Amino acid sequence: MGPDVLLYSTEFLIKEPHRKHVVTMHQDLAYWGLGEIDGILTTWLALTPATPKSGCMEFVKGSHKSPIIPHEDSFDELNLLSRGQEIKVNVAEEDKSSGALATGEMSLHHGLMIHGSGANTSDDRRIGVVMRFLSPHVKKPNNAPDYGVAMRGNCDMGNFTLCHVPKGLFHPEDLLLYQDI
Ligand SMILES: O=C(O)CCC(=O)C(=O)O
Repeated sequence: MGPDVLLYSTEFLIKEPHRKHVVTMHQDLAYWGLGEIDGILTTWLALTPATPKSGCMEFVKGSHKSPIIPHEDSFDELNLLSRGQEIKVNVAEEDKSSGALATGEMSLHHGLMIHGSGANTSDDRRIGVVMRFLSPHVKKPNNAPDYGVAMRGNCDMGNFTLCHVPKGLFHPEDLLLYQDI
């Protein structure tokens, strides 16, 4: 990614025990309007054990070398993705590699990597903190406004509006900025 790094987004991805929620197989970059770039990386930090039983991620080995593959949106309420997006290609079980993580371990994946996760059939919550890091050298193809938090190096290239770090827990100014974004 180079020496300059922006934090593009952070979220908790939680699966409650014994629920049917899944994440269908997808590529992150199919939805972000950034094109087929290398300058983005997702880190997924396990706060509880992420195992095949609790619905850890599964990856298709080598798929980060594919272009963006067509997806479709199901808006299924049992899908943790906002639009229920899924690649329009069937992924054979034998092509999936488990991304099981112990608490405190982290995986990294490329924005074109095909990945997803199954239901949590364990007795515990599966909690991941997802942080997406982006090179500030990336230019949005349509120049649409976009945001990030400067993490390292020089992030002020004019490609992204730099946001301040949160002022507090649910601070009104942060919530306004969040709404704006
Ligand atoms: O938490 C999951 O199971 C899936 C996460 C995911 O798709 C992502 O971080 O890009």
